Amino acid sequence: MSIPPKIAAIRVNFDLGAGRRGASHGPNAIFEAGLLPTLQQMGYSVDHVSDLHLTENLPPLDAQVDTTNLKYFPEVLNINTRLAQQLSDVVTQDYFPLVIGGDHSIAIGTIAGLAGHYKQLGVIWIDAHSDLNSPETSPSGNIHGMSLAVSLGIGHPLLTQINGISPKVKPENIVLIGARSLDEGEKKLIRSLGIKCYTMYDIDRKGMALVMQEAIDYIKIRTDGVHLSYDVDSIDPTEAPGTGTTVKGGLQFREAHLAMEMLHEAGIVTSAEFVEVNPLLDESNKTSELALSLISSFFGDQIL
Ligand code: HAR
Ligand code: MN
Ligand code: MN
Ligand code: MN
Repeated sequence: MSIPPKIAAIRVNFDLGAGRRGASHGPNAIFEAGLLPTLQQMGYSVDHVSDLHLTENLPPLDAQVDTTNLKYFPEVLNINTRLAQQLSDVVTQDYFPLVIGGDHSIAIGTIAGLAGHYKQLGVIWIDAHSDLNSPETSPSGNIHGMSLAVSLGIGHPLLTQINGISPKVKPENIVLIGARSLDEGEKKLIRSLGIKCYTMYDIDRKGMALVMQEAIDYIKIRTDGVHLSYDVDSIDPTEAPGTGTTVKGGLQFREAHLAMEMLHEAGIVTSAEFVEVNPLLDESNKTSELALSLISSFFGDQIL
């Protein structure tokens, strides 16, 4: 399962799943940093590039649909329904899907589109957060804090039923890496479902190399495809200031790159998304350039 040289880059210009505006400009910033020439120089062809924007004049939702504590629900539902279809199409056409966000609510659509293609889909979720809230547990109502829960079948039925498959991923096929800001409801869920979770404490104790090796060994024996969902807020705010919900005590520059290098070497990842770059909060493109650098390492760029 090594990465085929044919990549489909899907830009999801969407930020209404987050509490602050700006992540919708993430794809532009990462492309401006040089995504396409970088991948092409590495020998990949990127002949499929598509853009997803919010549809204007969304059809109104049925009046009885309860959207309590689900901000911008119709918009999130619409973009993810269309993203799921695109994902499924490019997988059918044998592309390696590279999704560029956008806020993390778009993982709902990405994973929904993948779910039809893998019986045992694995998900490596690198994030300061776990995004395992439901409308009942979310402190914010921001759907980017609920996307992994939705993929587990927990949340609003219109979201969990995108693509007609629920759950899209099983708890034992998920690995969380980099967690350091978990809400009470999320902690309960991680414990009760037994989700493998490497917090920053574990990374400090074991070191990133061992954590990644364990994560890779764990996920590769039980899955037939692995999706990498990379939230840039996993990285320490000193390196990645341009994101909406920074949390101190994150991954260092090299730890973040080592994770990508080891995933490339393992050759197990079959799709990837990079999310939550917010150029409106960035400091002279530091975070978008970091995202590009991580993407390059993920696709096999080596120091020597
Ligand atoms: N857990 C908080 C909430 O649900 C904040 C999580 C949102 N931040 C993210 N997701 N970027 O990873 O509102
Ligand atoms: Mn195409
Ligand atoms: Mn996230
Ligand atoms: Mn996050």
